[in-house]
Amino acid sequence: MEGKDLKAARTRVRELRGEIADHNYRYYVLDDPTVTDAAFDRLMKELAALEQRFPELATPDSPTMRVGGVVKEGFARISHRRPLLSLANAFDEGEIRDFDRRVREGLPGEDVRYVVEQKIDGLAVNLTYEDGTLVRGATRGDGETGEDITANLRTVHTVPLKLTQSVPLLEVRGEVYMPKRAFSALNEAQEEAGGRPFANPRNAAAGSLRQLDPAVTASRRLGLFCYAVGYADGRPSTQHAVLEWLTGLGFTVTPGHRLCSSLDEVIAYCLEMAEKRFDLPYAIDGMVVKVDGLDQQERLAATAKSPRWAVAYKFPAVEAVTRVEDIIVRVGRTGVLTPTAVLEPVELAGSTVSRATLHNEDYIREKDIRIGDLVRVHKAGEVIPEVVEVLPDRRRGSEKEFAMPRTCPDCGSPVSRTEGEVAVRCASLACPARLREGLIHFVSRGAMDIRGLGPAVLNQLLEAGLVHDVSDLYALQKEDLLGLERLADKSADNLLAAIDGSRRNPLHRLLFALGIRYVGAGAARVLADHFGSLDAVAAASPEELTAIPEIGPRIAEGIDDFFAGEQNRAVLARLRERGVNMTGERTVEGLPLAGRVFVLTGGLTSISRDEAGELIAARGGKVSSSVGKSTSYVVVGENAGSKLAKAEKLVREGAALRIIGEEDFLALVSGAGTD
Ligand code: 0OX
Repeated sequence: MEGKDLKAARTRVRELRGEIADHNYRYYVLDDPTVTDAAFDRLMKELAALEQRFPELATPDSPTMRVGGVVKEGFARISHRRPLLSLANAFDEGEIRDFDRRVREGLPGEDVRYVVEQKIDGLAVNLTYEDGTLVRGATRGDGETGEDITANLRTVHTVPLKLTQSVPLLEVRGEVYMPKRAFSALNEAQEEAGGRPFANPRNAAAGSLRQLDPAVTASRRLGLFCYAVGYADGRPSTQHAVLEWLTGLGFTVTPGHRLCSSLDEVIAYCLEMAEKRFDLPYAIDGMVVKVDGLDQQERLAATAKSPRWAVAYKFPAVEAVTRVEDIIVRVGRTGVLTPTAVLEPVELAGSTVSRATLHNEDYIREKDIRIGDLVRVHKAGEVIPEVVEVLPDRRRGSEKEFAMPRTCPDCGSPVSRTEGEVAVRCASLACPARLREGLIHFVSRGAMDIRGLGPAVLNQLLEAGLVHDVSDLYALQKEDLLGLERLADKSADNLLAAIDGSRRNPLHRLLFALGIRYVGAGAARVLADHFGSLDAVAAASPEELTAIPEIGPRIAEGIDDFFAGEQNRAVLARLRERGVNMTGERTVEGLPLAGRVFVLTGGLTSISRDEAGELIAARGGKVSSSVGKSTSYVVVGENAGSKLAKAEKLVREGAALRIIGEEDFLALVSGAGTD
């Protein structure tokens, strides 16, 4: 019996690792994720649970090993076996030609080819593998010695923990970076939490990697692109073959590298990428041109600082000068007031920019930004436009200094600034701007996930006075919705069904949705797993909270403040009264597919497997990877294989399972099908 379970678990573990690797590739390399963060987390959790149940299936290279370990005192220093050199820069075509001339002088009469790579704007690291296993990772430091950040690097999803082949000793160099979309999300969260945003993805990557607590690094989405071998026993003889070799070992190398046989080709590619770089999902600040032959590289050698065989072509800065027409203030869901510059529209990196974030009042004061000023704006990591500096020489005397309002621009309540924070907050929990943003967060995908309740409908509900806090969503009646603009009968039904469905959400979703300060999706999961019910979280003392490794004093304080608030307690009481689940497990009782176990086999044509899984889970069912006695339905897609054969055999033996096609499955989950 045990043997059979183990076999099924082994298959599922293999499947899960494959799926997780695919999703990572889609997220980091293609910038085209096909699953939500929550769905990804579910796969990781399922894998972790299986590995816990069957420890023999846990391997050092499993993605579950990428979790934060212990909190460290500081980083140990590490001497690099070979120094990590820096690159000389070329700022225009002429300087690339100068570089080529010097190379050819050093290699008279030889055939020279170049590899041109993207220059990733991240943090250089050095990884050491012994017998194919990652043993050490260090920052570049001063090139000779860096800091030991092994525990943190292990959490980076595209760092192979084990190579596909065992090489006795290998040192690999690469760049750790933060994808643009992860950078935007992180900065938004930082600002909402009253912290300082990162200036660009490179700083965000560096800040995330140099965390003393690897759990923090693990919570950030970082990737690694490799571009060089520092040391290897036996390696290919050209740079382009090195990149291929590294790819074969399981590394993700700098994308879009090109082998060029003429300098004109090199220059054309550099200029082409200067235009195309904005379309990439990560920031690059130039192109690196390298002599392809490694023996040629050795003969050219290095100056004291940088190799003679490589040069970094740096893109011209993406900056523009424009005027600040006004400074406006927006109130976010946690009540933070964020000042934004309204700009005279200007072309910047391929788009028209008319707003720039000013982050907070300290930022405005430090840069002395006034209304009417001419300012230099740039795109931080080519994502959010930001004011870099004021051009004070161009002042006309009519510029106006900006002062943060003393009252909330939306509700007029007094605003305050907590000591040690840069954020100014509206104190009123009843602030309409806070309420609106809070509702948007409450219904969002990662939170209660109420589909069909977008900002337009929420605005109408607020204006009609139908919703005063999140608990009112659960008291809405069909008549209320039919009174809203552009909401047809069918949409009203769907919306009410979606709201009703969210009542059964597991606790972690509710905990995140409530918008408790510093409680992000990750902390919410930890709290839900640890305490099991909202009441237990509310009753926990700060000491009990901080005894959990992932919960720090700030989160504990956020939780304490939240549950101390009378208004919040009243909202929670109403949520409970109105049937919202407040325990760890999602309640499936009463759902149409509760207790049903599905096995999907073969390719589905109209929806993805993930979507099918979500449909089943939303209706209380479960998905299993293997056909067995507990299976209720086997959904057969195209080219179904052994699972179908097994199901047919069980049916012949009298099992109660049903074999259905895609169409019947869709009818079943839409409620039209029968058991
Ligand atoms: C990058 C990058 C940096 C290393 C020492 C001489 C050549 N940031 O993407 N450095 C190098 O190579 C250097 N390649 C890169 N792609």
